[in-house]
Amino acid sequence: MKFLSLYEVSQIINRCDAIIEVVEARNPISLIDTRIEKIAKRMGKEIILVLSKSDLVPRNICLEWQEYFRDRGIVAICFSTVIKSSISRFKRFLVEHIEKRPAYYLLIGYPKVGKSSIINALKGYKSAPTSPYPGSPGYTKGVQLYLITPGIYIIDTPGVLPPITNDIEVTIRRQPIEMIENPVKIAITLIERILSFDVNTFRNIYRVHSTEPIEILRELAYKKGWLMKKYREPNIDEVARNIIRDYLNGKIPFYTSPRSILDDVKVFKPK
Ligand SMILES: Nc1nc2c(ncn2[C@@H]2O[C@H](COP(=O)(O)OP(=O)(O)OP(=O)(O)O)[C@@H](O)[C@H]2O)c(=O)[nH]1
Ligand SMILES: [Mg+2]
Repeated sequence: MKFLSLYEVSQIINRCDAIIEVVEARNPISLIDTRIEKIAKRMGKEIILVLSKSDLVPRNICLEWQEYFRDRGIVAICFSTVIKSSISRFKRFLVEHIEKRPAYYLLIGYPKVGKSSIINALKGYKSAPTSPYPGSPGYTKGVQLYLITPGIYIIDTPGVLPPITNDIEVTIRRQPIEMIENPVKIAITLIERILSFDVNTFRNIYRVHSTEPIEILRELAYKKGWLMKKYREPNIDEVARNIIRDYLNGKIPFYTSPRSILDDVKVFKPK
């Protein structure tokens, strides 16, 4: 699977006028790549944050995130490929934000945050290949320049190689889902997070009744009839991969808000 290395990031940042870092509006803090911030700072390039897939969160949540970042001196913009007004607003922003022509914006971000989809939405037709999961057919393999409107170019790039981290949001983007070595462990962490957001999520979307991560996996395996050939045991590995897929493709409702982040800070603050 082709990722963008940090070395390639610093090479390519040279060629642009501003960076568009794409992070999903569902979980922007986890998806901000601080390594890119450092490179950008060193090279004197501005970062514009796009809060992508904003249709997956309530409108007020995306606006709260926008405000959260603006309070910290970062330009942040809510964007969704299915919200027409957000597309035209972003296009206008790109035209007005840089005066020089031609202007080159560099799209950057972790795998599957919706970079190439932004290009297609701005152009109004499918021009850049896209795909739902890391490494699935259609993921971006090379650096490509796209003309958005006269004088405005966007450079699409492959997802930046995610670091090894405890953050589940980043971990599930490091490799194709079929190649995740311990899908059950990863899915359990993911399920716990989703349950703490809304304990009824799995009942609502899969009609399973347990609220224990491992039991959810087992129940779902029986429900789908995914049993191991030998002892008819539930194939929880396969269910775990399926849940990771459904999370990535937006089927499982989940989002963070600036308030939840500030609450976390409060919890961990020493007295
Ligand atoms: N709901 C929703 N899904 C979106 C949106 N934008 C992109 N997606 C979906 O997100 C998935 C990833 O989109 P891509 O554009 O391929 O993401 P990418 O960041 O270019 O991925 P890589 O090139 O592999 O790094 C696809 O299944 C898209 O259909 C959006 O605004 N809303
Ligand atoms: Mg892409």
